[in-house]
Amino acid sequence: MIDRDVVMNRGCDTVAQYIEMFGWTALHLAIFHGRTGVVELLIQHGADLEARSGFLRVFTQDGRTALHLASWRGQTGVVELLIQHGADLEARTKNGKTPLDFVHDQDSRRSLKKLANEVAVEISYHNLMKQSGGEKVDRFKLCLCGPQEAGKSTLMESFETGFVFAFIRDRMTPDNQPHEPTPGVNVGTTNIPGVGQVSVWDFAGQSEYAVTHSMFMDAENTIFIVLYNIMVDHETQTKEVHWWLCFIKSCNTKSKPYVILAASHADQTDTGHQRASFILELMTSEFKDHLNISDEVFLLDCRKTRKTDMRRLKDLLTRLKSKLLEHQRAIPKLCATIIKRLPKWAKEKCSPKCPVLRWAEYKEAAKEIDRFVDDDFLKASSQYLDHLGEILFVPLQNADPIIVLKPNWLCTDVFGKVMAPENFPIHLRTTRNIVTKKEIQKVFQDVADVDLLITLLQEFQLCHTFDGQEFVIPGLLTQTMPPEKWQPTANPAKTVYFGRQVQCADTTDMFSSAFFPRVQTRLMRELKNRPLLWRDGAKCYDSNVESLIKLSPDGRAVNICVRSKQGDKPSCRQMLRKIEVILNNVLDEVSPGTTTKERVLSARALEEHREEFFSYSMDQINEAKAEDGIVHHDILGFSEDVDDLLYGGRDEDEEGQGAVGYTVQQTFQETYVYGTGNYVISSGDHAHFDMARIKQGDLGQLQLEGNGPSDQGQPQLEGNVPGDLEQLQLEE
Ligand SMILES: Nc1nc2c(ncn2[C@@H]2O[C@H](COP(=O)(O)OP(=O)(O)OP(=O)(O)O)[C@@H](O)[C@H]2O)c(=O)[nH]1
Ligand SMILES: [Mg+2]
Repeated sequence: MIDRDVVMNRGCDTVAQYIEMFGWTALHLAIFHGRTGVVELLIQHGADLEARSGFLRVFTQDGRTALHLASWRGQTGVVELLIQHGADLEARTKNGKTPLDFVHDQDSRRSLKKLANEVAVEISYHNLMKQSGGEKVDRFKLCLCGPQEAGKSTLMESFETGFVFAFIRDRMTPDNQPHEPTPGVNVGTTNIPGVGQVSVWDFAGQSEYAVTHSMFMDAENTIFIVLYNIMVDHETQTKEVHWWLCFIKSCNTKSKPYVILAASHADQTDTGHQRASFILELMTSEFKDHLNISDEVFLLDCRKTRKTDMRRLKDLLTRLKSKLLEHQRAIPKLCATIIKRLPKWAKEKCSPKCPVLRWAEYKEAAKEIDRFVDDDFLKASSQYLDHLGEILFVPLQNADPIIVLKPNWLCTDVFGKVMAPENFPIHLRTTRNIVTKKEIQKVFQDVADVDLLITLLQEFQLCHTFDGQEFVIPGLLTQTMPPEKWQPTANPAKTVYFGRQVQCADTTDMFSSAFFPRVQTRLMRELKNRPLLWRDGAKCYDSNVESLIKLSPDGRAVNICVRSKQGDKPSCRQMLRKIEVILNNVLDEVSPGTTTKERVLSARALEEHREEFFSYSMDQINEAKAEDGIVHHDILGFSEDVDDLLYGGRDEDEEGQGAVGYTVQQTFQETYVYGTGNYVISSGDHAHFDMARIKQGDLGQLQLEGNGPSDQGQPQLEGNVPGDLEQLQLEE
């Protein structure tokens, strides 16, 4: 099938060289024509996943990897395959585009990112195991969640109490113990008699602290107990339990985490069991696809260790633990040894109020374990320990990483203090909700290195500063956005409006508490001008554009509206895109388990400054696009031009610029203008593209044949007379 002369005439020894000479590897070629079987074989035979394209410059002028090409072609299967084999999701073209920039469907973007993360952790894990061997650690994580004053900390104390002390405790402890709210998260390793070693995470129920919870709620080897007070009225109870289950779901992307629902204050009710079963049934039916909720009903007096339900709960924990440990993998040896040394290091190498090590100190400590440990190996091991929740590995942009040896300290003593309403009361946050460095110093006066704390607060995106002296902590904002901050412009006739909505897709979805404050931190960091911020909104400015980012009153949708008094549509589009990217990145970081739907805002309703936001579904938009381009809103009672909604209207001379596509295939058709050398692409088995006007050379017929074992799926070149070859053709 190969005309050797064609290959040789080009000075190549092999077909592969021939194809590569033109800048596309065989892999690019197979992907372009959707030959998944061939792609698989090429990968198996060691094809270079990161090779850049070059030849077909009108197509790929910016040097794309196989993953860029597959994403652009919308070949989800191939994209997944490449990612599973470790293709780099962060690879950038010369124009700075990553493969995900070619995927406009948010759900696909997020699931691909998730897959890439999982693959990265896997690869790192296997490399570490190869380098250092493994060790079994019999530990699991127990997260105690639920509304404030439910009895979580009390339950934990009862869990820890051994049989003899339990007898005394159950009799001696006074009935009315004062409530001491947990600030942040109380983390510790403890022994639960009958269950064993557990790493316990006792989360504060007070809503102020929830902003930082999502960083620590992923379900690697975790059992969640959601505790609620049976004496609270039914409606509140249901709402609170539902909220916590949504929260757990929003923070987790792994297969369904184990959850136990338990009610407290058994001592104060005779009919509680019935109500507890009802709530369990209700929640199980709603969350059955997302969480593994135990079907046992628990009604506890959290203060008493020796009651039947407490014993049953411990039995269940023991059973779930052995299920978890069945699948638990060995920990890389260096990591396992570091875990054992952490308490000692915190005691001996850190100041008492600040269990943090700078990289050099940490490396020095690690050398006590392995004299020859190198930076890369130690970093990978530390990242893995961070993934397990044992330490916090904080990479800094222009400096070496910082290691927090006790996540508990950061959660409780730092985040807890920052978020505690009494530490930064509103009257202290003088103007524009700003906290001064002096005020921060005062709150943390017992910690010597306040600058280090501030670095950590910034790294965890809890605050931002424009001058190093004044800090905005979005999680502390209290004021909602006053309506007068978004009013019609002085020139309504010329003003162009459009926008998007990102909405929680399902009743089991919510944006985790960290989501909006972190979006606000990112807006401060990433936009040119300082935005105005409120608890439920932000207003941003850039050149001719203003944008409003507003949470819906129920917190289940974010609306992004852009407008320009000068009618500057391209800048509006750019701004919208920028904000969408921020929103999506933050969702991936702090709410990876939340499924969302994108909707398009009614431009006319925005223009009329209606109190509420009105929107269209993507299906409505796509249907209208396929027909006459007009979409009707049932509630608003009017119709709108889809182009107005998507782009603020298209101008003749703007054709092709900044168009927004919603599926990869549409992007392919809409976004690219192929310069002067346009060619025809027809889909289907015998797809070909006419290269008559491409100047780079006369490639001839290039044919990809079957992928049977005999030809190993190697691309084959069909012989042709060099010089008059204009068709590149692929066949199965
Ligand atoms: N009668 C009775 N009191 C309980 C029970 N469980 C907890 N309490 C009391 O309820 C109050 C709150 O208990 P905590 O354990 O501090 O509650 P928490 O869920 O940790 O609260 P946060 O840390 O604020 O989220 C304390 O005064 C406890 O003594 C129970 O089952 N019965
Ligand atoms: Mg507590």
